[in-house]
Amino acid sequence: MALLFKSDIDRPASWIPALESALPDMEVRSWPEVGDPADIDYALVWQPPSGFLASLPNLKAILSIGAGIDHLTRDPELPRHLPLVRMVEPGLTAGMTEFVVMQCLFHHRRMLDYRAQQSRKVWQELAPVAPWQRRIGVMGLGELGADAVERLVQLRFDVAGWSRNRRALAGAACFAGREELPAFLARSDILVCLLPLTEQTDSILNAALFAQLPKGACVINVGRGEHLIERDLLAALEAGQLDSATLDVFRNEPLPPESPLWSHPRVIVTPHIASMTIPETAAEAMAEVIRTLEAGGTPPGLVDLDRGY
Ligand code: NDP
Ligand code: OXD
Repeated sequence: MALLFKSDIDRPASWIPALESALPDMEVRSWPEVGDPADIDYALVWQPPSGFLASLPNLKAILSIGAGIDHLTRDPELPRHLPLVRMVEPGLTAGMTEFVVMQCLFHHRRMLDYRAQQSRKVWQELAPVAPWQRRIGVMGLGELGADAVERLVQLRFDVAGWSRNRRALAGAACFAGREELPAFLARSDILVCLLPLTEQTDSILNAALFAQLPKGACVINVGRGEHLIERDLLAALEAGQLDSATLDVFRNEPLPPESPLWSHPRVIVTPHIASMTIPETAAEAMAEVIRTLEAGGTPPGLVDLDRGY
């Protein structure tokens, strides 16, 4: 059996030894050394060009290096009959929770205001808010959202989550479906987006949604750039409806130099690094996925393409 690794941003020097160690019976090939395309059983990929996966005639399954699969579903030639498995691995989950908690704490403790004071050499205490007085809302309660909620609850924030189907998460209020979205938004001083990109969630962070948040709310988008209408965010910041934002993902990546987001005093910009797949833990997870598929089972992270995630 052979597995092909293809990514323009993930380093084969870290990945190939990790995959070889986790899959001792598998031949691991690194693009562009594909050899005979007919040999490839599994493809582990990030943003492959359109038609690339369709050019592997004996592929058994597609494995995504990232948790999101929109980089695959935009390929009109995606072999949709094959199992598609998104990345579920402890390193990626831990990294996302770390980033979400860091950004929630950053905004909760008004670090943008203190940075602004520092630039003016102002020594001034700002009124503190206890964590249980700060309401955090997490959109998306999957692998990543649920873990972030757990840590935020441990930090004693007043946490709620929103998902398609109702979840039960210890210490957090759980809202479900479009009909409960207004109530969820009305109690989100800090809103975290950890949704997958689907037809239903595209452009969900828009003016109408911002208007339903408490005045002066903060938005943290770590889902996908397409979730956010950037001009609506800028207008809401200008109007004071939003206080601040952290944006890790953008419609156009890299964020173009002319984007006003780069220099906005109330916006933190990071280059899609909220979390990154860790080769060692991911290789173990993918080995387990392959073993499960070979045994005819259902692996964690198996995508339902009709649902879109
Ligand atoms: P999961 O598939 O495990 O979870 C998705 C969650 O979103 C589920 O709770 C699901 O609800 C909910 N959801 C989906 N559609 C809707 C909808 N229409 N309305 C309400 N809730 C909805 O995904 P992960 O947690 O693993 O990853 C989430 C996303 O995070 C990825 O798709 C990717 O876009 C992003 N990401 C970003 C990274 C970065 O570095 N910025 C890194 C990794 C991921 P339900 O529980 O009912 O199914
Ligand atoms: C992603 C990832 O889906 O990096 O963005 O996993």
